[in-house]
Amino acid sequence: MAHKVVSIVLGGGRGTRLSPLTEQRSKPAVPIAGKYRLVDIPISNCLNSGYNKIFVLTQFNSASLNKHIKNSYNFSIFSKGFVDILAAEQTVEGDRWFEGTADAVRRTQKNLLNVDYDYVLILSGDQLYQMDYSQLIDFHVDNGSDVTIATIPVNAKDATAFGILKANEENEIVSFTEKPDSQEVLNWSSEVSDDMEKQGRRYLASMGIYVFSKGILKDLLTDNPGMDFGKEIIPDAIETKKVLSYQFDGYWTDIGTIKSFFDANIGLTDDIPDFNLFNETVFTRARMLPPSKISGTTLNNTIVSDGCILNGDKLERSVIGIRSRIGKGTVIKATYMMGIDYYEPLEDVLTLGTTQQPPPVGVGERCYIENAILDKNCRIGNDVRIKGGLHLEDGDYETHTIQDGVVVVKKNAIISNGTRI
Ligand code: ADQ
Ligand code: ADP
Repeated sequence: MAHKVVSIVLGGGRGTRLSPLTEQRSKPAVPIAGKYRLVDIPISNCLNSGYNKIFVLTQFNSASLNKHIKNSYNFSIFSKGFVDILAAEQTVEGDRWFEGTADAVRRTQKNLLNVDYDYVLILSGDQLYQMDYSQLIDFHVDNGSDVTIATIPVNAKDATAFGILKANEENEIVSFTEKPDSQEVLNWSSEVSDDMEKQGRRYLASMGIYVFSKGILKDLLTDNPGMDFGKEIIPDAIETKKVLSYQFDGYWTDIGTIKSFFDANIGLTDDIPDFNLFNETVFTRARMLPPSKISGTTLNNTIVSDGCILNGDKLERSVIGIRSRIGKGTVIKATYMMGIDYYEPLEDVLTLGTTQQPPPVGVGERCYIENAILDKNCRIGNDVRIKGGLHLEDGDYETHTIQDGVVVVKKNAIISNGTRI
């Protein structure tokens, strides 16, 4: 039986961990995999699971996010489905930011009043995975749970970034600690399958994916003033309610930092990627772009989106976003180029960069780019060399940042001919 579910996607706090990608846009609108936005991942999982009542909570509303949601998720008038953005700045109580995940849900709860649901599914906006949530909901209902947390075994190093828990044989969570330090974590191992044991994945992590039965969420958020699910609400629920662990065994990764976001995108170019775009549909905006045109380029393990004009020499282990333009002789390796929002008139492409003007949008001729993220609409001139790697120190500059060896060229940045990073 299909259960009545409303989904809430936590679209992002201040987004500092993904800066500078979040400098000019809200986190759910960050482009991923060449043609999607971060928010398409949880929304697609919802739609593929049969749940079409979706709220996206975000700190600030941006034109690009609104446009994306409006153009991507149109339900027929006969459907009760919706994807609505609820932004912190727009609430009548004031323009206070959401002060945490629980605060965000608490302050937007009134929007649930007009929705017919029995269960609330709370999702993170910065994770890459495919999951059939209907199995999670069935598990929750069949076991008479109050709160169910999706969990996954992780290794000791990763465990410090997550909520770690222990469950009994009935899958009931008996203890929980939010982001234990590297010493403390050692006390938190669980019994896991042989396969997980071999990978050193002995710690059961909360995936930040929660199911609450209707009244339970309201009670918890009323009785406990806590601002965060991980820090306050979940530990409280474990004391007072029936909280179960639903163990997930598919691929799942958190993409909340530049390095993990970079690795997740480049990982898509593997022969058999962990996250497979060719499996379930990931929904996004349907664009009427021309097919890509490629000339003189050797392509290896590279994803090329629609509408590109590529004349480079070699592209390797890279994701090339929509409308990208790459000039002759250019080599790009292990790079996520997000793409371009518009086409420049042909005469501009041919004349820009030749005088004092900025180079045309895209990547110019004879460049070498490796270990980088090129945000949208950047103008990279000719003979530019960008080589990320751990030899570079972290830093924040006018046109780019460096974090964990990944060079991020900022949106609309102009990198003039011959620059070396
Ligand atoms: P974190 O991911 O560190 O841990 P948090 O920063 O609270 O927790 O973010 C959870 C999600 O909510 C993210 O998508 C984030 O962008 C979003 N978010 C954060 N603050 C928000 C706000 N004020 N308004 C709207 N959205 C907001 C959590 C749990 C851990 C669990 C990991 C799994 O606390 O227990 O292990 O998720 O990734
Ligand atoms: P080059 O051909 O010298 O390498 P560019 O890589 O800068 O020059 O791109 C020129 C090519 O890009 C042209 O051959 C043209 O096909 C294509 N192009 C660029 N901009 C446009 C545009 N606005 N409309 C159509 N085609 C364009």
